[in-house]
Amino acid sequence: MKLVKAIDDRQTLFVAIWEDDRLFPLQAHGRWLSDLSEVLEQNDPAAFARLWRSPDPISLDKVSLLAPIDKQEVWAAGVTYKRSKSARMEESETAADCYDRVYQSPRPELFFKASPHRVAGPHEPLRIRHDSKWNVPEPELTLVMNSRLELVGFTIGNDMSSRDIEGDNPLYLPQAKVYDQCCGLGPCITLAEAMPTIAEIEIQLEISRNEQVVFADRIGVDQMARGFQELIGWLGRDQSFPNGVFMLTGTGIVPDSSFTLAPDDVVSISISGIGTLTNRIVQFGGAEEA
Ligand code: DO4
Ligand code: MG
Repeated sequence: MKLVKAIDDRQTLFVAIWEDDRLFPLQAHGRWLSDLSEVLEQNDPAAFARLWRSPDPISLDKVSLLAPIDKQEVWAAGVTYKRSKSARMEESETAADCYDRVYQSPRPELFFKASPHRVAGPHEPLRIRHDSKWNVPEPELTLVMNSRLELVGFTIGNDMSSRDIEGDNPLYLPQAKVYDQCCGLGPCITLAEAMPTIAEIEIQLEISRNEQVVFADRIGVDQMARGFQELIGWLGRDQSFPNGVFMLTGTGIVPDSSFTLAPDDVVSISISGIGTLTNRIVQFGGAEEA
């Protein structure tokens, strides 16, 4: 089952089950649900959604899909694929070995990525910082946990990254990763029971410029060096998430060093079992030196 958050032309926000080109709003006690957490916090989210599914569908083309997030924090894991390790060792002259060590260490790299207001949903713009000249999208399978840290679903995440800022000094990581419109999420949450097996999940990235594809690549999630429960276990050490939490699981696709994103590029990330998240890139004020 796929769940979305949407808004109609009267600005009414609602949570719905997504089937083909139709949305079935969830309606409890005469009102539309507006928080995904109301579903994700249930012991059996799919059964709850089936119970409260309205019989009257709304056509997908009559509404806009929003990022499938309420008040959750967004965290990310890093250097979980070999390609991420090698790309980061290339970009960082002074601290290359810290990426090699974290790839092999029991403790993963985990970092805070975004609060909800920094997240862009489907077809909303994602940003390149104005003080950066080397930027990439990072297409990442994203875990959706409720407040009990149960893995209840999956979505697509785009961990936008400023490679020049991070490469200059790893202590600049929060600036390379966290800023307004730094994180894409969507288009839906696929509940865990409906996801394909890990061996069947593929991530694809396509970047278009002036309607021409300028970069495309794909990777299987079975190339990830860490397990989902392993990452959730580390995230939950001495931390609570009363509103639930999203965790991007790292990128296995990094364009080679000559590539940088440009304003107006269109980034599409597809993941098996979820769908496609598409965003246009913006930058305000033009690139300038730090
Ligand atoms: O170490 C920096 C960030 C790594 C990351 O975001 C990734 O591997 O996806
Ligand atoms: Mg990443």
